[in-house]
Amino acid sequence: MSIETHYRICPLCEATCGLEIKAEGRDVVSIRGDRQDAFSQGFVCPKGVALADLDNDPDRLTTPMIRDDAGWREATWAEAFETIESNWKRIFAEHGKEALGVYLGNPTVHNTPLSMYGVGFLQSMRGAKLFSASSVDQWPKQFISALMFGTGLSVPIPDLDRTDYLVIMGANPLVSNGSLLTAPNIGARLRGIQERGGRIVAMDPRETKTTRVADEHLFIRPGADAYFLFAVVNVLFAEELVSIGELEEHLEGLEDVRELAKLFEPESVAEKCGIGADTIRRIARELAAAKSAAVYARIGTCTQEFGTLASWLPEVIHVLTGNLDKPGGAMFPRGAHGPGNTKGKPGSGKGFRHGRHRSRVSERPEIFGEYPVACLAEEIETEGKGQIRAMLTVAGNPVLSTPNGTRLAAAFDSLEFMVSIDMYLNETTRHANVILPATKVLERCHYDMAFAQFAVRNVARYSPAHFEIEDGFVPEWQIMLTLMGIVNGMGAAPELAMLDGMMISTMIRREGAKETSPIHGRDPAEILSALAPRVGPERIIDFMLRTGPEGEGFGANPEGLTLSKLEDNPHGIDLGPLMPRIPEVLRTSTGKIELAPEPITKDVRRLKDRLGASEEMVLVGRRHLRTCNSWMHNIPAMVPASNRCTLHIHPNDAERLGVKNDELSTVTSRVGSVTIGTEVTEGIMPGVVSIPHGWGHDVESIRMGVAKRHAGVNVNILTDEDAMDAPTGNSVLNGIPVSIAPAGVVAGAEAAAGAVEG
Ligand SMILES: Nc1nc2c(c(=O)[nH]1)N[C@H]1C(S)=C(S)[C@@H](COP(=O)(O)OP(=O)(O)OC[C@H]3O[C@@H](n4cnc5c(=O)[nH]c(N)nc54)[C@H](O)[C@@H]3O)O[C@H]1N2
Ligand SMILES: Nc1nc2c(c(=O)[nH]1)N[C@H]1C(S)=C(S)[C@@H](COP(=O)(O)OP(=O)(O)OC[C@H]3O[C@@H](n4cnc5c(=O)[nH]c(N)nc54)[C@H](O)[C@@H]3O)O[C@H]1N2
Ligand code: SF4
Ligand SMILES: [Mo]
Repeated sequence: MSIETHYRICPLCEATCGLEIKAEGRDVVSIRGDRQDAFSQGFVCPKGVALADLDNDPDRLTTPMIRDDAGWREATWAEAFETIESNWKRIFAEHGKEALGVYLGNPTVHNTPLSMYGVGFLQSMRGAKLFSASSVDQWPKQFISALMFGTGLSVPIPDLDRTDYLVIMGANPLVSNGSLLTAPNIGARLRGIQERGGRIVAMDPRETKTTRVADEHLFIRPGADAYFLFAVVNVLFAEELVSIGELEEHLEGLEDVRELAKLFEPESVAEKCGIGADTIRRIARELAAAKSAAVYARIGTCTQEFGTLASWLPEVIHVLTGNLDKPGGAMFPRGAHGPGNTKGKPGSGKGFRHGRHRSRVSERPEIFGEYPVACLAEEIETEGKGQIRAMLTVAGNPVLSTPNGTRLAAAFDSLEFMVSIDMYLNETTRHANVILPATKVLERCHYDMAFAQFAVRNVARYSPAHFEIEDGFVPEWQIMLTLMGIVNGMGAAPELAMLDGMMISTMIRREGAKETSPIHGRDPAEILSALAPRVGPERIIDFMLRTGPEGEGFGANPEGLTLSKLEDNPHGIDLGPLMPRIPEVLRTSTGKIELAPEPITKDVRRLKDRLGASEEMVLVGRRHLRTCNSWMHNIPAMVPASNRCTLHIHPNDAERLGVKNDELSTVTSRVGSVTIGTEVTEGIMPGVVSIPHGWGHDVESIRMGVAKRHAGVNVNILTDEDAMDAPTGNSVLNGIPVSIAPAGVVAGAEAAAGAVEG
């Protein structure tokens, strides 16, 4: 058989690298970076190279699984869907659709067909309670973006390739490869800043790969970022360094910010941050003086006590220093597939509404139609009308990735019925009654709907499915359509082509209703036939591209983008550097940048009140290059000796607490306790310890042989479901108060480490 070359976007992380995959039939013989890729130009990391290992993992589920009294057994698709239908029918008849909870995990966003049809399913499932990994991740960023700029996807992106000064806070992009910052080969891009004579300041309670390449590393106390940033704003006003430029006419709320910043003089926050007032002043001056500057703040600043404020203040600084929407500052990408901030009337919108309904038990306001996942366990446990009695998890592992995993696991066990869509029988899916297996990466098509909006260049790239789906296997988009049919009373084997047709027809109708759309006023039937013979995900992608800002517009702009055009350009099409988009990008109801929205600023009081509080020891997280949250530990190449779940602790703390390198320590928080191997290191601040998340595979009934042998402990046994960023309900996963004690001498502590109790 001859060797064929396939080009594909790696879906494993937000860097979206182009891969060159050589295969003999279905056998992948090599994977490397695609040097001709329009965006990543050959960059690849060890995870991308292991993509085929993931598709070929012998522990992957290859049929639906049903759990009954005798345990797990393989089932046919028909039986699996019938089981779901009969249980959902009974539960919905008795309790309504509100008895269903849905959790969408992070890989949903990296899986184009699944996410597109997942949205369709949810739209047909009104009443169900939605949760996702967003509320243990980027909610604060999306919340402030929605309030300030009008949509939750209007997140300003540091213009890395042109900036002269970059502050990186709570992110380790040399390991994570960037998040809400799609920038393949970020190392080279950071070096580029320095080669241009620019400067990088990294702020992290730990020493990391990123802090080591930065020109300056400031150790900052976990959770103190908002204090630091407010003090920077204070200095910008006090020293008259504010220079807004052309944005002034598009701005509301400047005076409110000036008043609030008076509360945070550098001297008053220095101790809290662990950073001297002089340094804070200097950074403020450097930010103001730089030709261009950007503050990049990510997971460490989102999943903490003041996630919203620490996500908002970088944007305030961008505005005050004239760096918002400027080359080299923080800019808005323009996704070719037509995201919300390219639709409707440019420069005006409905604004952002949240809190339209509240969760039943803690009365947390809804955001983007979801409740915080930290509320999920109580919604299952608490009896009464509206109680969650059935769950659907889609590409998620919340038992390992959300706070107080012990409580959530017990809550899942109390459900009447649970369905999971996943390729593994793992810590979460083991609680399900039915598992529907996921589609392999190389058997599905891909267009990055999400990350094209967070990219440092405007690009459009499409990957077809390289291999045909195996006989009898149901791809995830058809799983979602089937579930949609089931909830709409169409039985366990609904007519999929009809449901798919309904989805695209709805999209055409909605798009055509927009006055600014290129298909406004056109006959929907004509549009539908122009999309033929495509069906399924490819038809939707083609439709979105053609009606997007670069699109061919079904004849309106014949030179414009279509899916066919991308198919003819397997390395993608570069659409150029980011361009200024204000005021066009704004969708706030005022048509202005809302610099000081009340849902954000009302949290300033809490910030001020907590200034004096101090914890003796706090826990933060960390990531390793060869991980992908909880689910890549079953691939042998991803668990080398360097990738271990251990406790990092500073020598001073280790000595004081009597814990020793390579021995076991017990770490205890309000909600749980774990025993874990210890690594004493100077690379962490005194008073701070670190444990990576995504581990804790020491569970008898999971089917992940390799991961089990490298079990580690679940750090989310320690994180507290009650600890939230107040405005959003995003979980606090960094800065958890803990106590630490020696747990006895064990040679090769890592091997023996395991969770002891919840
Ligand atoms: N303490 C602590 N906790 C954290 C974090 C932290 O920094 N510290 N980080 C948080 C962050 S940023 C995130 S995004 C969340 C992630 O939270 P989750 O998304 O809940 O967890 P993952 O570990 O990504 O689990 C993904 C699941 O999807 C499955 N999967 C992978 N690909 C596919 C696919 O194509 N289809 C289907 N159907 N299934 C698939 C995997 O087998 C796995 O079970 O974790 C959060 N938890
Ligand atoms: N290799 C790998 N890559 C990944 C993932 C993975 O699991 N492994 N997960 C992906 C996902 S879902 C996401 S969301 C991204 C996340 O990508 P990043 O945001 O880059 O996440 P981390 O690498 O965890 O880096 C967070 C840093 O914040 C620091 N930190 C903790 N608390 C604080 C604080 O209060 N203040 C400050 N200033 N710093 C703090 C931590 O020490 C850590 O170094 O990574 C993605 N990429
Ligand atoms: S950096 Fe991310 S996108 Fe690139 S190869 Fe690695 S996992 Fe894939
Ligand atoms: Mo994430």
